[in-house]
Amino acid sequence: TATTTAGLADRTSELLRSLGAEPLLPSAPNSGEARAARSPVTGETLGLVPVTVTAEEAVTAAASAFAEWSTVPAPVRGAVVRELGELLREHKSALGELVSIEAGKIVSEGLGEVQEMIDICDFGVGLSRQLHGSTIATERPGHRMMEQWHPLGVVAVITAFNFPVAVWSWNTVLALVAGDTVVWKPSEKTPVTAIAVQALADEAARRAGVDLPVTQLVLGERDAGEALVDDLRVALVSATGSTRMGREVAPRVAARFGRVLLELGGNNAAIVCPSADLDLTVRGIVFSAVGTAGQRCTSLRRAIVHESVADDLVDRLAAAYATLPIGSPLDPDTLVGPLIDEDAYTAFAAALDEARADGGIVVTGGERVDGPGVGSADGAAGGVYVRPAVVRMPAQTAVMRRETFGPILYVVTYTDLGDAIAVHNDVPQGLSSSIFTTDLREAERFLSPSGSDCGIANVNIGPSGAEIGGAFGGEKETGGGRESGSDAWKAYMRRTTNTVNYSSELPLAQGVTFGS
Ligand code: UN1
Repeated sequence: TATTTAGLADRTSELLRSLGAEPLLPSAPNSGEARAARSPVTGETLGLVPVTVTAEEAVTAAASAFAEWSTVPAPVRGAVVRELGELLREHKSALGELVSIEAGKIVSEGLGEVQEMIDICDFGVGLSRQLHGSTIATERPGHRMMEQWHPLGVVAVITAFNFPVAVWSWNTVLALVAGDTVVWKPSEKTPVTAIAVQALADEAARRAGVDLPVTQLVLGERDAGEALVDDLRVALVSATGSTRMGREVAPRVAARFGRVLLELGGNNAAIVCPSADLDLTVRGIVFSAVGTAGQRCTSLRRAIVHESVADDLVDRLAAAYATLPIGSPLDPDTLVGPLIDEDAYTAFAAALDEARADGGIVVTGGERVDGPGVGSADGAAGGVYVRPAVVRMPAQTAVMRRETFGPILYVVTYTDLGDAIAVHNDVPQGLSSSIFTTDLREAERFLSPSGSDCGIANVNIGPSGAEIGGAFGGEKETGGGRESGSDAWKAYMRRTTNTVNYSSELPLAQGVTFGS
C-alpha cells in the first residue's frame, strides 16, 4: 500500500544516519557519473551513492594494515567482532528495515539476515580463542611435529544482492578473527546496506581500539571486482554470485596462484517420499520455494515426488500458494516481496515459457501483479511483483537444470527412490537438498555417499534457511567453497607444518642416511 512505502528515500537517509553512516546524496539532474541506489519495493530512486575509494587504494591500505593486524593476538582480534555483534544487536531493526528497502526482503527475513550476522559474530568471538592446529606423531625420536594456522593476507569479499549483509559477515568475521584484512565489493544493486554495515564495522573497530583499516568498502561496477580478482596482493577472493561470475573469477585467480572461495548457483531439490508427513512437507516446501521470492541460492526449485502422493501434494501446494500475501515487503503481513529488478522478471517469464513448451503445466501462479508505488505521485515505475509458480513437468528438462532466480517450483514424479536420487543429482549445481520422509532407510540413504551430492543435505526441512554453525556451500558448479561455521575458518588462514628437534641427534626421516 502507498502509506507503507511513502518516502523510501527519506526513510533510507534516516536509517543510514541512525546507523552512523552518511546519508545518500540527493538525486540531481546533473549528477554525472554518480550511481543511483534503487528500491525494488517501488522502483524508486533512494539517492545517489557516494564515491568511495578505488579497489587499488583499498588493497594498498588493507595490505599495510595486514602487516600489523596479523601480529595482534587472535583473542584480541575477536574484540572487534564482539563489538560488531553488540552494534548489530543494538541496530537490528534499522539494518533489517534497510535490507527490506534495498533488497526487497519481507520484514522477518530482513531481520533474520541481521540475526544471521549476530550469530556469526558470536561464533567468531568463540573462534578467536580456538584456531587450533594439531600435534602429529613423528617417526623421529626427540622430535615434535605440529601445525599452526597463520593469518593469510588481504581477503576480497564479493557479495550478491540477495543476502546483501549476511554473506559479508560470514566472510569478514572469520577473516578478521583469522588476522586477515578485508576489502568488500558488494553487488551494484545493494550499495546502501553495504554503506550502513561498513559504518558499523568502522565503529566496532573504533570501540575495540583498533586504528587500522581492517575492513573497507569499494563501491563500484564490474571493473572494481576485476581489479580485486587480479590484484596479486589479494590472497583470497571469496565470491558469492552466479556460476557465470565464478567461471570468470576462478581461472583468473588461479592464474596468479591466489585462492578462491566460491559460493555460486544452486538448484536445490526436495524428494518427497510416500511416508512423508504432508502437512509438514507443504510448509517446508512453501517456505523454501517462496521465501525471499525464490531469490536465495538455497531456494527450493525442484520437487521430486513419489507418484502415489504427487496429486495430493500439488493440490495442497496450490491451496497454500493461493493464500500467499504478495506485496510490499515492509508490510508485516506480506510473505512474498518483489523480484530485484526487471531482468529478474524477464528470466522468470522466459523460464515459464520454456517449461510450457517442454510440456509443463503451470498449476498455479506465474502472473505479474501490481505492487505498491504503481502510479504513485513520485512517478516510480513500480516494483516487480509476481505470483509464485508451481509447474508440473513431464520430466526434468533443460529449464529445470538451470537456476532461475525467482519463485518457480518444478514438480516431477518418481516411482523408485534410486531413480529419484539420480534425477536429484542430475543437475550441474550442488548446493543444498532435502528429503521428506519418515522412513529411516530412505533418509539415511539420501544422506549417504550414494545419496545427495550436495554440500547441504537435510531431512524433513527444506533446503534453505541454514544456521551459521554448519559449513555453508556446495559442490560442482556451486564452486566447492565452504563459508560460515564448522572449520570453514581454515580457508582464511595458511597452515604451517613445523618439526622441532629437541634432541642432540639428527635422525633423518624415511631412514635416510647422509654421510656419517
Ligand atoms: C544465499 O542465498 O546466498 O541457508 C545464502 C540460507 C541462508 C543463506 C542463503 N542462511 O538460506
